[in-house]
Amino acid sequence: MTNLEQRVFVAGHRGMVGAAIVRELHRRGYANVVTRSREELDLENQNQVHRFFSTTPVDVVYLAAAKVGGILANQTHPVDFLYKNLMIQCNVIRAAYAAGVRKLLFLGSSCIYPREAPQPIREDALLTGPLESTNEPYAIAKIAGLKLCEAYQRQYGARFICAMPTNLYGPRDNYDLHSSHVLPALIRKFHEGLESGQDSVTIWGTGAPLREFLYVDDLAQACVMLMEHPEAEGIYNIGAGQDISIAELARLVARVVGYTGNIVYDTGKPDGTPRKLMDSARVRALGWRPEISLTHGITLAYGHFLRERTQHALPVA
Ligand code: GFB
Repeated sequence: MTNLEQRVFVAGHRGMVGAAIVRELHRRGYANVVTRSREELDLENQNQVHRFFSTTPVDVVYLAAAKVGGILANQTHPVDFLYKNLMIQCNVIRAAYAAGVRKLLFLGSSCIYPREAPQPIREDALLTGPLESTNEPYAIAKIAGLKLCEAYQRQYGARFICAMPTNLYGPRDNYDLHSSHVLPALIRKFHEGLESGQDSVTIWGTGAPLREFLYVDDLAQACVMLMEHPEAEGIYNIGAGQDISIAELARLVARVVGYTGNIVYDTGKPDGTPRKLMDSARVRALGWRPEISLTHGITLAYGHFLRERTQHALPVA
């Protein structure tokens, strides 16, 4: 069977990452991409997940379903970030293996690494120090998921591999100001500041933390490449290779949106980890490179924001 003939299940296809993986699979000519909405299949429900895998032929799984959110959402809903992610990943990984799936990609996050990890962060920094407290529950869940994949590889020889993306953005991002990540929040804040003629826009923290941003379509290319690569195994960091301070990012987003007012910092809000630039040499050695620059990506994301806003009438913050 060729790659393109494989029956591929993308868990979480309505999310930003899952949707980008589905787009990339279709772009490459995959004909059998299987998806299920939350209403059709509750991934937190073990019985439903086992029934799905035992009745639906699947060769390959992309596990992009997860409870995700920005720094404040992580801080305010630790139960959801820990419990939901543990349930989803345990159910899918175990049921997939039991049904004969031998190739799976598990999506994690750069926050699995220790807060004080040497920069740029290599995969072998995992579990070498304490985690950043603002997202510890989420990170613990993701570490458990990647250890489960490693265990399936070790105990049963399954090709269950892991991709650890840096901070992502792009189409279908979450623009809710309480639960979103920084980049979609800045797009929305500056757009609304421009629309309503505000002379200042407030952003969180000191502006000093450094973050690395990757457009989600670049991540999707890396994911499909890894799954097609005969020698890919273990954990792969997937990042753009450079980082930027939140203050600089805010100026860049303001410029793309056309907002010229002041930027005010609310230092009562958390900064989170000071820096988390990833070393993506492992995935680059297999031939992957990001194609979309940050400025271009923000311009694309702003276009998607405007379209999604018109289509879905985003609620006013
Ligand atoms: O993207 P973000 O929410 O999460 O915040 P993390 C990144 C930085 O941007 C923090 C600042 O220093 C925030 O204080 N920031 C400034 C803002 N203005 C805003 C704003 O309006 N909204 C938001 N959300 N941030 C997440 C983890 O950490 O990274 C997740 O919590 C996940 O678990 C994700 O790992 C990739 O980058 O700090």
